[in-house]
Amino acid sequence: HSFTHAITRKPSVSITAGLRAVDIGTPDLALMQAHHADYIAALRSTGAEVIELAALEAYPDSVFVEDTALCLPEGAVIMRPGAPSRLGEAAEMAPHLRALYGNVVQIVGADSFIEGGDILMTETEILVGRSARTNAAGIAELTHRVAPWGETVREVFTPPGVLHFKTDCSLLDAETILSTTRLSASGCFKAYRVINVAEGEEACANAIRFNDLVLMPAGFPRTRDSLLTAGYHIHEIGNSECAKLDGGMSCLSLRF
Ligand code: CIR
Repeated sequence: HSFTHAITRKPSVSITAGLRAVDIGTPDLALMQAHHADYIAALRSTGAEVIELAALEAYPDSVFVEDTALCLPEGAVIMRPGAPSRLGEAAEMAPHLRALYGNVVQIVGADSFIEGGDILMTETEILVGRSARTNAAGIAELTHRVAPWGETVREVFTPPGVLHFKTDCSLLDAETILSTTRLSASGCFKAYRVINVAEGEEACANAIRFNDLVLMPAGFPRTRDSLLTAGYHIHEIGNSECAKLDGGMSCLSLRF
């Protein structure tokens, strides 16, 4: 599967007010902008078109566009983020997806909550982890909306205390998943080849495969070396500032 497009959004000045599970310091906007520019350059280096949306000051977490939508081959699904401060970000993304896709559907149930960070799409199924942001009604509604496109949804486990399902895993190729041990131990990846991140390097499980590259956060040498040995083309991106807000490689783009 190759990607022709990605959508990103510039970090806003209000990023300093972004949500975080634990306060380990305020993100530095200038450094985040530099990391963000490196990220976009890496995506573009694969030949894809990257659409950069303007910053949204009203939404401190809006740089993390992945949570607003799910992009499938047949169409896009606009999410309903479970974080109240992020709910409005989905409506901000909708017109951009309508401009690119013929088919855009929306999660609308008042009780349905689901964020893109809880969704891992493989070539054969859509895995969704229930979390503090994604509930059973949200998963049920997604299942119903994508069924006409022949897509199946499987509900999986998000480790306790972990923000999103995909905080702890990534798809590296059609059959390979990079995962933390605390997640893969749940058995949810039985049908796949699993590469576990090195102990103590849990924070690099959120990576992305984009065309011929795997983008991973810088600073996790043991996992990087095992991925290099496995034959992946690794591109490291600084993630220190997004990490202060529990964000990583997948959060920063919608890819299709
Ligand atoms: C949040 O708590 O919503 C943001 N600070 C981080 C979102 C990260 N998004 C993702 O993992 N897809």
